[in-house]
Amino acid sequence: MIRLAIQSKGRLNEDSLQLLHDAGISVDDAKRKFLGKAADFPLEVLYLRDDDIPGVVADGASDIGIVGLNEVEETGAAVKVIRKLGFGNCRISLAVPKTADYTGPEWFNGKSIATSYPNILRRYLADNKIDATIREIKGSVEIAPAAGIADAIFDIVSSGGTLISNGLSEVEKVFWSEAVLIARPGLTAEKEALLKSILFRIDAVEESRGKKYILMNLPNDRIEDAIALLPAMRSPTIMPLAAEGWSSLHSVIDGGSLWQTVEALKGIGAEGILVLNLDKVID
Ligand code: PRT
Ligand code: ZN
Repeated sequence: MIRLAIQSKGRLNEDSLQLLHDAGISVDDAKRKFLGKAADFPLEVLYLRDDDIPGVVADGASDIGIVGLNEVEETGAAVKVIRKLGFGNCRISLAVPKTADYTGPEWFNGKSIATSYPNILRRYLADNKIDATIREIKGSVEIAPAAGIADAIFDIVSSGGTLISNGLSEVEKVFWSEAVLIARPGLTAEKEALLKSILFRIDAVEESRGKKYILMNLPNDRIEDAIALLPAMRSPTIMPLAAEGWSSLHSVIDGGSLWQTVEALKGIGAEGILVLNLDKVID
């Protein structure tokens, strides 16, 4: 049995549960529960506030966890970051009132900065030799300048909409974050093996993201041209059709280049092109 801590509610909860689901691990979305158990994998889920996850994993009360890298950095907990998970992307930035006469980081000398991330901010200020006062507040950091609590803020930004609607402008992007899978050092062999199995599944989900399965019919004399257009995982699958001189070709392509590839394939005489979503890619 391995124990995983995830956010009980909030921005990372849904994506964390979705990732487990895609990895074939079903846990109930028990918002009011503290501890749940997967039906089809030896895994327990501990539902926590995100701030508590790094510490609980470092202490060993949970073996692994899914949390924002910002929380790992802020708490300084002794955990290993095992995988970046590609969701919950954001940055922590310094922002000042848009009317401020901002000249560069030295502007912050002698100023006060409101934040929920005092440790990351303290490190940034020290690295840049800035002498500013840190005002730690837990929520609604973005209203601090208008409320006269601080001259500037250091807070999470994703779209930037919150800053704009509070009359602030983002002036220094300091720390980039996304959800990560963390583990405590020194797992038992049994737990290491379970973690390996979870990683294998997560990697397969990740690998399939944005990829498409494509199949088409082609005249046999254009197969070489088609292979050149299709960098498959190893090489495309080619099967003869009942119609003389024609084959069916199957491959996996990147979603990003889908339309260019389809145009090029039509250009060399491909017909009956089908594009399907991929569920998992297992190398
Ligand atoms: O209750 P609990 O303590 O578990 O949750 P929380 O309220 O502390 O955290 P939550 O759920 O808001 O965020 C969890 C994690 O999501 C954070 O630690 C980040 O790793 C990640 N994340 C990603 C974000 C955002 N994007 C985000 N936009 N966390 C917060 N925000 C907030 C930000 O604080 C600001 O108020 O959204 C606002 C800015 O958004 P934009 O899009 O207007 O720029
Ligand atoms: Zn929190």
